[in-house]
Amino acid sequence: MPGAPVDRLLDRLTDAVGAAHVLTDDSVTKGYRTDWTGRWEGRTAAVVRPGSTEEVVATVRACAEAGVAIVPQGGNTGLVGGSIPHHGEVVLSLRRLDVIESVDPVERTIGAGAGVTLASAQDAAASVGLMLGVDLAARDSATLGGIVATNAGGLRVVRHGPTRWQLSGVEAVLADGSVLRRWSGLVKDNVGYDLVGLLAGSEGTLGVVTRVLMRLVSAPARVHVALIGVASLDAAGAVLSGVRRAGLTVEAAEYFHSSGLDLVRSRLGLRAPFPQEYPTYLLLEMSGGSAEEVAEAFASQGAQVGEATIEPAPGSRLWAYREGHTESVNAAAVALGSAPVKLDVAVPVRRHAEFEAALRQRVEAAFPETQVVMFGHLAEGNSHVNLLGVPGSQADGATDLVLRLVVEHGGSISAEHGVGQAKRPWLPLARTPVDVATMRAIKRALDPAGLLSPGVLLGPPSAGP
Ligand code: 2HG
Ligand code: ZN
Repeated sequence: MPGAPVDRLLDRLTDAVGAAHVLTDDSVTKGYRTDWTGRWEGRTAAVVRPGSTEEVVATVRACAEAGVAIVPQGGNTGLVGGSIPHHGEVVLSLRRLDVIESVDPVERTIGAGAGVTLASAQDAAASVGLMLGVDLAARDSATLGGIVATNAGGLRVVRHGPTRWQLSGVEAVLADGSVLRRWSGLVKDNVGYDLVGLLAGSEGTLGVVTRVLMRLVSAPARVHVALIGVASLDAAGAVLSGVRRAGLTVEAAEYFHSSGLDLVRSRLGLRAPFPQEYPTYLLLEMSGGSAEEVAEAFASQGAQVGEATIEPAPGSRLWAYREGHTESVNAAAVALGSAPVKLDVAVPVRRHAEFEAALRQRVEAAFPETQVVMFGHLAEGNSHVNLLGVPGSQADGATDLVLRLVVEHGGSISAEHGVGQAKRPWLPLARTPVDVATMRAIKRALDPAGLLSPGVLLGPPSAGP
């Protein structure tokens, strides 16, 4: 954008939110323009930090009048480039909307600004003896608005489903500056289209989420965390089934392999969990049983369980092996010279092991220098595929190989991280032309000028089907 119009826009934005909250200095905006892995860096005329819904409205209107697109951003912990200003969009940071408005133990809801971190919301829920049904490793930075806009998955999906299932109401500023609000908090509220569900997972393309009303769930009792060494992903699946058959409630079911464990141990300086190394590790969080009952459930699995260690919740020592993966994988990849290629995918549970084996084989054949680290959420067949040592020029080729393999296995090219910028070219692999056309019609109806996150999910109208 040439000088005078930028200056006019910056003046309007300053009127909207105050000079202190319009950031233009490149060194200050860098943290908002760059994604967590360092794979994407965008450019922007300004990062705007509104402090209220009204200020979001004023910001959206100013950008709409100037014809400048917007990328809404929460904690910037996403992994698909969905909140990065790839094409010079204004970054609309929602972090200052950080007020927890209500924690209601009767209606079992929490109402909060989009910028409240997941960890703060979890603390607030715990203060009334309840719990949020959503949890993920980035909880200290990820915001409620961000997890809603991306329909984040995480560690509790096995028990409570994705974020969309936990969303009871929402407030969002639409592209024309109007404010859409559904806030009844009623489970039974069956009047018209599910606009709340539609905004969840819309990745900033249909509206700017400013406030959210989330359900609260009962905190489980008698919770134990176990780390189990097993011979394979299939064996991990068998142990998970056995635990369910034994009547324990599974609160989390995570897995990783020895390749990932090695990276985590050297990065975080952790001891080996067992004297013997196993190809695969299963981390289970279970409720409703004593440590003895958990041990019995494992014993009844016979040879499937190599070794197991059981701790009462929170079991942080055991969780560290799993939660250290993202950071450790990233550091290892950067040491090899480039950010990892990160692909979050899901396949039917019964084909999970076969999928991972095929993936290793094909990546090894096509990209022999590449190290494959996979880990993820066992109960949903959700693999986080991390490819290390892929030169930037080959990243698209490697992505294409993995995503086609996913589709061959009847899977989804995005399990929980969304499409963002990263997977947009592969959308036709995952959705039919009618499906994409329907999504485009919704986008056109709500944002005809393409003001909101134009590079995300569908891309501009000219970008394919
Ligand atoms: C997790 O499950 C996150 O820890 C991040 O979804 C996955 O780093 C990744 O690939
Ligand atoms: Zn995950």
